Amino acid sequence: MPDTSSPAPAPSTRSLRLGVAGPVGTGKSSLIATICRAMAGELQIGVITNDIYTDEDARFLRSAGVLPEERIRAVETGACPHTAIRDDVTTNLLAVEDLEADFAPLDLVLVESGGDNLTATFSPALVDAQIFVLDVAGGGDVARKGGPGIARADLLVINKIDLAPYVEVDVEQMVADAVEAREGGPVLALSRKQQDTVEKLCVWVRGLVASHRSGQHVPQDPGPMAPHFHADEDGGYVHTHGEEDAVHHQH
Ligand SMILES: Nc1nc2c(ncn2[C@@H]2O[C@H](COP(=O)(O)OP(=O)(O)O)[C@@H](O)[C@H]2O)c(=O)[nH]1
Ligand SMILES: [Mg+2]
Repeated sequence: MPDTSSPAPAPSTRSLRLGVAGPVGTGKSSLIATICRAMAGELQIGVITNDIYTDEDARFLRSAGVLPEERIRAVETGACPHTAIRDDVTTNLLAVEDLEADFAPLDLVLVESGGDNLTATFSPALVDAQIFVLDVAGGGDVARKGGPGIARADLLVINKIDLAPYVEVDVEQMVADAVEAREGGPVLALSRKQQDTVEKLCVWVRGLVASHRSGQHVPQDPGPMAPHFHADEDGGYVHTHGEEDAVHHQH
């Protein structure tokens, strides 16, 4: 298993593994499709999706026709989608490594989380960098709510800015709040319908691929997820993803 926990002293020959997290519906699959559509001419790309019970996201991406179908693979995560990207990343890591071996050499593997709330973060054992996606339809104040993904992902995307006038969100204010929550970390206002914003996303991805390749990029851990609630037949349980003590379930 590759050691991604320490700085890479030498140029890297394996792909950049880039996680895409964020609440359901904020546009993670669409963002991945946008990156593939815009960059498949210059980068060899593969995609891993994480769904709880289905391969819905993989099927959406295959039908978008942005990559050869066999380069898009689904991991079905079972009850807690976060565990598979944070605490026990084995299934995802094997899926990434298989994809890299089958289509070598890949430049970029995008991993979509099956996140359902604001707290999901990827382990640095699975990805080299991560994007956290919010959208304007979630409300202008959501960026101020913080959390490890919003505060410390490598890039925060505020998506669907074409919808801002309809949901009465001030995009500039939302970006300013996000920059403050991130203590100056990068924030990108995006709409797949606005080519200038798509180009900015490509510039960011291109820069990251280059710094990963040269060995300069050092994976950062945004930190563990906050405790969160899962509904189930017993009326739900609180679920935490701690650093040392792994997983607790309280019924
Ligand atoms: N207006 C607009 N809609 C978008 C944009 N990006 C995604 N969507 C829509 O948002 C919905 C959820 O997108 P999806 O990528 O499936 O979100 P995911 O659940 O985070 O993967 C879909 O109906 C998309 O068509 C955007 O830039 N602008
Ligand atoms: Mg999706």
